[in-house]
Amino acid sequence: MTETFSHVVVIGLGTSGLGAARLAAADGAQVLITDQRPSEAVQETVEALPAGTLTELGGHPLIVLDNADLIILSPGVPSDLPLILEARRRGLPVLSEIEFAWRHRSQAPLAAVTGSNGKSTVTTLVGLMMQTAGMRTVTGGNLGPPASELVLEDQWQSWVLEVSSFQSETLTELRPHVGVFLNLSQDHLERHPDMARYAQAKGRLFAHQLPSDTAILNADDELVATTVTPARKRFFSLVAEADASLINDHLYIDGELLIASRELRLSGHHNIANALAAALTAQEMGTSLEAIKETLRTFTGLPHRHRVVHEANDIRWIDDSKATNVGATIAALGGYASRSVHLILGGLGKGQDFSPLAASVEKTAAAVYLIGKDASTIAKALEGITPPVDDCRTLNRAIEHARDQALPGQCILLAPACASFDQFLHYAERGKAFERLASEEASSCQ
Ligand code: UMA
Ligand code: ADP
Repeated sequence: MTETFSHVVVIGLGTSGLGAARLAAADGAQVLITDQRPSEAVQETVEALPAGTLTELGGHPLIVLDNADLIILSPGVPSDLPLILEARRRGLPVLSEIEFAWRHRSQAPLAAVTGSNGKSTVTTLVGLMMQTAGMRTVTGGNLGPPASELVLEDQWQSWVLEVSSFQSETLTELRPHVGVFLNLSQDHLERHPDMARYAQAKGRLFAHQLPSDTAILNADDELVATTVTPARKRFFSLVAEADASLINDHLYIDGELLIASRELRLSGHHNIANALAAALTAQEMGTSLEAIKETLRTFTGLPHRHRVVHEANDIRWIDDSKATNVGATIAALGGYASRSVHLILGGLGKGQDFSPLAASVEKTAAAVYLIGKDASTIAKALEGITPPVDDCRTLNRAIEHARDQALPGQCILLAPACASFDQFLHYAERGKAFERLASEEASSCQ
């Protein structure tokens, strides 16, 4: 990093706060980390901090700013926190953790992936494609590990970062050599005041690019396709000819055949868009088409993203617990036949409008089973649809009811369109519970 800071304040003691504290300490700075949680709640993380780190726990008093010359934000910290407003008033630089990390390796080729859905899948795919081509590439950011921890590793030459809207919202200079914008649908309206501000937060990833950089954009999503950036634009599309496109069930890049869509190990039509976006990105990062093709033929996807976890009595159980917003659930329902899906929906709605779900549910669902805190909001949005809507409250009960109703040839799909925190630690725990209960329930009725 060109600029050096001697007194760094990190806000938020989660995984990115810990990474930022380690990196700032490695730079030789005196680090103070502050968290709203009391010390007993963050004891384990405090113990992992570098020796000499100061802590201010149980709140964010303004006094922590007194000696500070840099403030680093964890992504989960809202940017209108009084401490941050005061820091800005005092003219202190405020950087998100990801930008702080990037400043240390800003010359290393960076591909950065954003969008409402598919970020982790595409980030992983691009990383694998580059590694398959023999490049020393690491992946991280929102899917973990945090970018600061990657910088500390140092044994790599290029990186692929997943960037959430929380991370891009405050970017002031981060410049991906290749920026990827997959799609835009409602999400995180608990944090961003409206869709326009959410889109704006995502768009900041492209604002500091140069004409020599590249923006990979989804031509089928109007808001995404018109992203403002000085970078050269390359497009992918499922429905029209573009730099990367799907034509007669085959994936092409610059008119050259990559593979047939049936050769992809990923399931779901949306994953073809992800494959096209990843192929364009990897190509821009210098990967050979051979490595791209090989990776597309072998990658089976990440856990909890539309994966068959059990099959018995000709009924498939599909874990798409990571479908935490309406857009992902609509994508999940994309390829199914009429009345073939027993759909489990619900959890924490994050302020979303659920009404766009109704058409896809009407088309494909045999029945809907609601769980979690925002079940009644979803029930209201689905009023008038033909498939029955059963408020089951818990995942256990939803699975029991779905198992009783499902017929051979149908599937039971967990694609909840909601976050999980009301009933589970996180989406992965919800997915694991689904998988465990699926195999128990399915075997109990054999
Ligand atoms: N905190 C405060 N003050 C506040 C708010 C929070 O002190 O006003 C503290 C909390 O008490 C907690 C800490 O901040 O101790 C948590 O920080 P954080 O929420 O930024 O979480 P991290 O553990 O640092 O994880 C973050 C991302 N989390 C969020 O964006 C909410 C992780 O993404 C990411 O993997 C990690 O950085 C590494 O980059 C998770 C996520 O859910 C998976 N992301 C959202 C998503 O994908 O939809 C955006
Ligand atoms: P993210 O990191 O953006 O959350 P993931 O790859 O983890 O993305 O996938 C999250 C959810 O979105 C999963 O339910 C997955 O099936 C779905 N999904 C993946 N790619 C897309 C896409 N291109 N469009 C819509 N939904 C998608």
